[in-house]
Order: sequence, then structure tokens, then C-alpha cells
Amino acid sequence: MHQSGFVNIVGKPNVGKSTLMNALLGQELSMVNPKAQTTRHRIKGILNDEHYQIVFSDTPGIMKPAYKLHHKMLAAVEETFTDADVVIYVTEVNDRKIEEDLKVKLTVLSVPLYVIINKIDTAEQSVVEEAVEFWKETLKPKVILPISALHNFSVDNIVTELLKDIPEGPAYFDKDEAVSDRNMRFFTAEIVRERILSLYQQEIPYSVEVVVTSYKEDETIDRISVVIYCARETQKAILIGHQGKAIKKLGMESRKKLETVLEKQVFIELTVKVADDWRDNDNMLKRFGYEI
Ligand SMILES: Nc1nc2c(ncn2[C@@H]2O[C@H](COP(=O)(O)OP(=O)(O)OP(=O)(O)O)[C@@H](O)[C@H]2O)c(=O)[nH]1
Ligand SMILES: [Mg+2]
Repeated sequence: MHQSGFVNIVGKPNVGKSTLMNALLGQELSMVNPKAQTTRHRIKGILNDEHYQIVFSDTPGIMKPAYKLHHKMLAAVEETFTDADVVIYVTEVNDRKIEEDLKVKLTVLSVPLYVIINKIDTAEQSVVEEAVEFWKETLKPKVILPISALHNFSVDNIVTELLKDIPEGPAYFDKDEAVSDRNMRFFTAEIVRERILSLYQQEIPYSVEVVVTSYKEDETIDRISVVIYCARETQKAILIGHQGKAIKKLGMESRKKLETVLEKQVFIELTVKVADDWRDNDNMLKRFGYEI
């Protein structure tokens, strides 16, 4: 028997959705960062086994939209309620709040709902038990599991449960090759954006989009050109920094990370451009791959 299915991971920003998907895959595929709104696109991560293929979708955090960008991000989440075999709602151990309309969406799903209570390494056992009771009552999920995605605690139990709910069927993606639906250009842009989240403060990380304009693979080195778009001229100056120091640091850290991932030498060239208020510009958003 072979099982095959789609499992979509949703939740508020920063609860550890990407950390969880990476733990499930045993691979650092989706970018993780202490700041909220790290994930902007739906990213599929594929778990292959001799007997099954589970296609996970990591999604942007559900928040109140302030820009058209956020509406597009939320549209990517919306999709995931309707094309899954199982929906996983991730919450943090201390969180007891849920918007009414999200609650309704989760309770009327036609597929099993799992509630994953994450970050239990940060709380007492009694708090974990409280959380379990609260979410059982609030969302009436088929499965509820307290875990720590960061410490890979109890993550395996999710797969065990999923195999009870995932239908029989052939693999959707080539099992020998596919780990994601995204390519190296996409992950390169994500790696640079993650470094921007870490290196810059305040609104900067939320005002940039990263585009890989050229990616040339030679035998011993990958040569990559990247354009960083920001929303205003003042942000460009901050991104570049005094005597170009900030952008140099960003280039160096991005290169190091890429070289670790690719196990290969990398040359990366960063250029900063202004795309006025791109977060509210439909054409720019489309160009940047926010398709829905
Ligand atoms: N202590 C603890 N921290 C965790 C755990 N899981 C994730 N984190 C941390 O929580 C932060 C957010 O993790 P992400 O995986 O980026 O969260 P996300 O839900 O994907 O966030 P967005 O993409 O911004 O919506 C990171 O600093 C993680 O290291 C956990 O089990 N325990
Ligand atoms: Mg994420």
C-alpha cells in the first residue's frame, strides 16, 4: 500500500509553522526568524518514504492586512483551507486567542483538523495541559498534540497520526528528486530576505522584496545577481549603509549561508533599487510572484 496526500500548515505569525515544517522534513527548507511575517509565500515541502509521500504546505502567518501585499499573502493561506487532506493549525503554548472568522473556518473544514501546540519547551506542564483543554474545547480538533518544533520533540507523532488520515494513492511528485515545489532562485531570495530580517531594524525588513535576476551555475561556483527592492529612497540609504558597510555585511552573510546550503563556492552581487510603495502596487506584486 502507498499513501499520498496534502497537509497544510496554518496559524498566526511567529508560532513556528516553518520550524515545524522543517522538523517534519528533517531539512532547513523554509526560512525561520524570530521576527514575525518571515514567510510570505506558500512553500511546499515534500516528505518521501517508501510507503508514503506527504506534501506539506508552509504558509504566511494569519494577521490583519495593512497592505495589498498582506492581502496576497492571506489569499495564499485561504487556498490551503480547501486543497488539503489534513489541516494543521499551529499555536503557541501560551496563546488562547483566535479570531471568530478563523475559528469558524477551522471548525467547518471538511477534512480532519489537527491542533499543534508548539513551543512547550517554554512552559510548565500545567500550562501545556491548560492549552490542550482550551483548544480541545475551542476547535474540537480530531488530533491535538503538544510539541516543540525547535527541539524536535514529539514531531514524529504528527506523522504517525497523519498516516491514519492520508488516503491511498500514488506519489504526486517524483520521489527521487522533489523536496519542494520551489527552485534554488526562490530559496536564494529567501535566504537573503532572512538575513535582512536579522540585520536590519524596524520597518526595513517589511519594506523589501528580494529578486534573483540572474543565476549562473558553473562547475565550481554559482554566480548570483540579486536586486533588493525597497519602498522609499530613505530605505535605500539605510540598506546600503555608511560607506556601503551594511550591504557588504548582508552580501557576506548571504554568501556564507548559500555556500553552506549548496556546498559550493558562491559569488553574490547585491543591488538596491527603489520601487515606490511596491507593497500596494498590483503590477509590482505580480512581478514579485504574488500571483493570487
Ligand atoms: N522556544 C521555541 N521556539 C520556537 C519553537 N518553534 C519555533 N520557535 C521559534 O519561533 C520563531 C518563529 O519561528 P518560525 O518558524 O519562523 O515561525 P512562523 O510561524 O513560520 O512565522 P511566520 O513565517 O513569520 O508566520 C523562531 O525564532 C523560532 O526559532 C519551539 O518549539 N520552541
Ligand atoms: Mg514561517
